[in-house]
Amino acid sequence: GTAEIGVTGLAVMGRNLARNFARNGFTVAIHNRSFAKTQSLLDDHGDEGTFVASESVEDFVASLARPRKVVVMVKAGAATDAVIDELVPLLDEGDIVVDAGNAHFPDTVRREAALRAKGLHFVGTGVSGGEEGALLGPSIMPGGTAESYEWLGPILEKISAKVDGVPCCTYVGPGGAGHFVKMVHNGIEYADMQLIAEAYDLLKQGLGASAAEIGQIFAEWNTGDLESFLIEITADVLQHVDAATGAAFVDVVLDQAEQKGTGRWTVQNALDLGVPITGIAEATFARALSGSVPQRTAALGTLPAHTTPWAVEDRDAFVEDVRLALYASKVVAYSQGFDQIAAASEQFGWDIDRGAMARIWRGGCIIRARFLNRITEAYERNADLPLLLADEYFTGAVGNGVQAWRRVVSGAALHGVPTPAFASSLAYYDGVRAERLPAALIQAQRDFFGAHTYRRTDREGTFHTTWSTDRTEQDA
Ligand code: NBP
Repeated sequence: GTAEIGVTGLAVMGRNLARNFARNGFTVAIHNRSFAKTQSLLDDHGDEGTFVASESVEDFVASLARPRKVVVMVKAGAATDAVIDELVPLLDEGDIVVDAGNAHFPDTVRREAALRAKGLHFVGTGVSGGEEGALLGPSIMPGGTAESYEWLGPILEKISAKVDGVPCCTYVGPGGAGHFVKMVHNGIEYADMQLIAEAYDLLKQGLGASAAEIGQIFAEWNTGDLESFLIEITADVLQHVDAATGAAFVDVVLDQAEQKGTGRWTVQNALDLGVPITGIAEATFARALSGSVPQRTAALGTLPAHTTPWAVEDRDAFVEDVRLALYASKVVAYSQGFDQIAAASEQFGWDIDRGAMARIWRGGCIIRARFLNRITEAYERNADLPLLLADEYFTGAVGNGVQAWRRVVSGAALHGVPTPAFASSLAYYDGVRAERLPAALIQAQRDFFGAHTYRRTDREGTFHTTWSTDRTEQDA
């Protein structure tokens, strides 16, 4: 065969990815379970490059140059396993199977081990940027063997987004590292969206501002440190008018947020690793609360608020406070996400370069933002940085906004505006910087009821107090 890369699974994502390869000059083998999608791609876009279409998997595999590089872009889960099972007997040692769907990383770990045992490379790769990114340049996060990246890297980097000429694609690490990093990316996306939503609510309730007015504030924010895709689309959405009613579009949308599950995966994994990702967790639970209809119905008009209406006097000062609080909370959410990547990298032996992850998220993906440059720089200063927040740049940037952050969170509490992500991020900030935490009391309680032992501040060792008898301290 002659095709340099193949794509099987030609629904929206696979179709656009195949077109992206072709538009970048690669000869692309294309295949889909049902031929209609393959035919439609040829009919609509066959002139964009060189496509080699096959009806059968056998012909598809035969059309590929060796080592064969097959991108699988089908529904995550059982469909991905079915396609892999069909491909494997047709492949030869050294061939590369790339799963570009949204697999859960433990599935990728399992598939990679199974294919490695057969002498094949399996590359689980995160692809972010949705339909448009797939076509015009996504952020690409490939895992698997370093050897497979020697073959794939140049092709994937060519079709990825570019920022300042630098590709938004790099080798992430072995096994499930690529899909893991994509999962955390999505978790951070949840936190970022929730923080923006809380900022919008604060401006709405504090100022009584209209959606369009708040949209203009976001547009203004997008010219500074907060510049990002999510802030940009927020400004756009808030200024959009519903055609049917003439009302602000956001005011006619039902306030129940849905989710496909990557936020949940991120939080579940953080619980397994014991990493506090409070921003992502609050964001995931805030979506769940919004969808808790029976609870919301039971509470509405029933639970007393004991608040007074919020009438902010200095509008400009309040807007600036919310902006600073948003930035600080956002830094906390990212700092926590990068802690989670570090913990998994350590646990699974993936050796992930966190600065490189921030670099490939600067373009193509949903969380693309100006401030990711700052994260890359922080990890360049110190690759083993234990806490992103403690990097000199972020200490300064967040430190500048701490008083504003406190005013916003306390104001929200006083006036009954729910800001779970703002408030928990501030609590995290105060917790992580505390000289002494009440965890000492927890340890004492644990020793009291369960003889779980404790350590002391003044000498080495592990101790237990005989609480129920004479309360002497013993070496444990
Ligand atoms: P879908 O997730 O809707 O999957 C449809 C594709 O899967 C079709 O090509 C379908 O073939 C194929 N397929 C199924 Br379903 N079962 C199959 C089986 N047993 N054997 C072979 N093929 C099978 O497509 P999508 O929306 O393009 O998404 C593709 C992947 O990309 C998913 O994993 C998704 O989660 C991920 N995704 C990522 C982003 C992003 O921003 N990164 C966005 C959207 C989706 P058929 O045509 O014959 O039915």
